[in-house]
Amino acid sequence: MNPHLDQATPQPLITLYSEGHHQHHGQAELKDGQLVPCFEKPARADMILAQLREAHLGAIKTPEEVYPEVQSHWQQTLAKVHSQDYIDFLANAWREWSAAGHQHDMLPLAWPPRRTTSIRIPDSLDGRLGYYSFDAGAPINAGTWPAITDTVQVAIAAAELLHRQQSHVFALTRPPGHHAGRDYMGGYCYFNNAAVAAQHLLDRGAQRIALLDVDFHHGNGTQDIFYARDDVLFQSIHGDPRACYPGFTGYADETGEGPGKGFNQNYPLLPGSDWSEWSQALALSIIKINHYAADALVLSLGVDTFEGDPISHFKLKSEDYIKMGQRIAEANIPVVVIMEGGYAVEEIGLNTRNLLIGLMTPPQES
Ligand code: SP5
Ligand code: ZN
Repeated sequence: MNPHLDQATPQPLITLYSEGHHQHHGQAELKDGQLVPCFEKPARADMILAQLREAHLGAIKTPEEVYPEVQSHWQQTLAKVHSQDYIDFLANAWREWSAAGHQHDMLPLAWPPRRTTSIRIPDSLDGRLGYYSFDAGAPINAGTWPAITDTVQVAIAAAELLHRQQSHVFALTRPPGHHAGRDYMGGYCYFNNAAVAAQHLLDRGAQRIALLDVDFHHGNGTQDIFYARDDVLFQSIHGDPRACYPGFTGYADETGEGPGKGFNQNYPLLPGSDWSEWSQALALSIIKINHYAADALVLSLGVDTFEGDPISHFKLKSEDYIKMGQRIAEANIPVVVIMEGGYAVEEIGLNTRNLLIGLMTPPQES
């Protein structure tokens, strides 16, 4: 029996947040062949924070406030998800770039093609920048390293709070993470915050973690990280890769490999899908999650499924996020929410707030 379902009163929510994200602000990205201002910008997190405060959704805390040891432990957890050479590359990238006299954002220039006889890690900075990227959508500036290391601590502290019996925690992470793989960045993502949160929960003794990704885009990085593992069940609902970014993965027949066979499910939906289609995929994923009997759920939350999103193609309405939260709450598992995408900046706060309200107040069981 789920004690939450008996109560009309909302369960408490704690939000983890750190100011460091402001230091990461890319200048430009490619859209339809043109350089345009980055859609992924500091105002996104500011708008969400403002809505949480207005709605009095619960305490907002820094990682150090709830988990002082995070400052000495985060690098260990990070190194279980990302390769050390990739972490070192990101740690030093801007210093090397600026030492070469550059002031503009770093953007990759060359990627290894398929079927190359051998792929080596180049010595040159431009070479490494391409080697560790899968697109030109993750610019690096002076504040990127402080921002991504701050936000990974937000994710770890949120997972720690969940481990300490908090039933709902919101990690207001920025930049997002679900496109980042073990040794690559792209799609506005550098470190995979959701994967790191899942890893922390496993390190704290969880046996099985469900990771549900509801961002409009396929969580290719998260899928990649856990593809051969059975301790993280990955579920992703996203725009059909035949039409939508990133497009190389996200098909329904990608179900895991080796020990991970059967522990990866993709639910690609056609552009234009609305709540009626979207909620059917959610219902299927929740059946999988229930069957898996996960100890905790990591929710990769992108609200770029919103009808007004400038780069995405689903048709969810602001009210639909309340229903989304309620349906997820019915799975009756502790949930740590990790923020991913959402680029309709005016509505990003309301949509996120609605999801969290739904999560805390599931409908009465009848
Ligand atoms: C975390 C996240 O949401 N990352 C998304 C990265 C998307 N980057 C490229 C999107 C390209 C969209 N192109 C739209 C073309 C419309 N005709
Ligand atoms: Zn997205």
